[in-house]
Amino acid sequence: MTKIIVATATPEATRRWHTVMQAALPGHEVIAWEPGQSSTGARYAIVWAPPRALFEVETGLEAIFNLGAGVDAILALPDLPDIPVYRLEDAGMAPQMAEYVIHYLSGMSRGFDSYARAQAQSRWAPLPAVRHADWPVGVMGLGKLGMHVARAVQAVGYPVAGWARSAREQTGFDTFHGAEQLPAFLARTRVLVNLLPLTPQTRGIINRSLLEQLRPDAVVINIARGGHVVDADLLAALDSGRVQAAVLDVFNQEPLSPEHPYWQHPRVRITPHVAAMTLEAEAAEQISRRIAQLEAGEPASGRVQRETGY
Ligand code: NDP
Ligand code: OXD
Repeated sequence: MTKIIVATATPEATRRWHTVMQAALPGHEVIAWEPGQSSTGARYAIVWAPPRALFEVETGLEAIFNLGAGVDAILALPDLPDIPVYRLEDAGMAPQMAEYVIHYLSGMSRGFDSYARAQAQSRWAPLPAVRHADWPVGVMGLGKLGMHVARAVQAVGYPVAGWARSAREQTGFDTFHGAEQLPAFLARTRVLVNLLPLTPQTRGIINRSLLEQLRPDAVVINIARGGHVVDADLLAALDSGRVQAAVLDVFNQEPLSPEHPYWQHPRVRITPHVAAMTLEAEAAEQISRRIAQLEAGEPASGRVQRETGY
């Protein structure tokens, strides 16, 4: 019976995931991490923001499963052992991302905020018809989440393009890749959706230079990581009107401090890192399937490339 340890940021979350994973892995012994415990001999760890002590104690681990899609935090752990790390791939997050983007995109392009204000004043105030062509969307990152978002936005009728590290073919929309094609991608983009992983190459990518290359009345929707944004540059672009609005789900520091200027900025919409949440059943199914594959000596998908950081 293989031993599997679950360790997250809080004892409550660890207990919850322990219950979920034990139900999904009936043939294995799933153990909840407790501070101060000695080695359990676990072969696999299922983690989200685990305590450092986990890797000091559990020295027999053969693979780590991250309970999220982004791996920037786990890869930054100083004591992370040199063993395979697997991340969630979609696992029900892609439709949530698409819903989030379409909600804010259509809200802005169709003026739904304005109708809410008009209703509060019992005012009948139709706005001019919207041409989707005036709202070209650009998705940075065409992975599991970005590709789904791009296709969903295209299905609603907005012109879409995507930007990734490597070239894409037959996507049904314009794609750009690499640093040399970033300017052309930005020049046709009014609504920038960020779904890049946070790596040394992408940290701070949403900065003054990038914002200046977007089309006028730009909108920034950041649903990837706060570290992608240079906050001072985004605030300056919002203050000047160069960027007409920012929809921010993720921040350089989370929770966002109550004093942060984003909270009260009239051009900013904030959500608390909920654009796509990990779904228990889907995550448990994906992780248990991968454990079964590894136990059978087969490869499992979702393995993170340490050299690229995603
Ligand atoms: P993937 O790893 O599947 O996709 C990453 C994409 O980014 C790929 O298309 C990749 O290009 C591209 N990319 C990576 N580095 C570069 C670079 N230097 N230049 C250009 N393109 C680059 O990730 P997911 O789609 O699964 O997730 C994306 C991110 O979303 C996660 O890393 C996480 O930070 C965030 N996230 C946020 C959540 C939230 O609630 N706010 C929830 C879940 C995830 P290529 O295809 O060529 O390799
Ligand atoms: C994730 C996240 O990466 O929740 O899955 O941000």
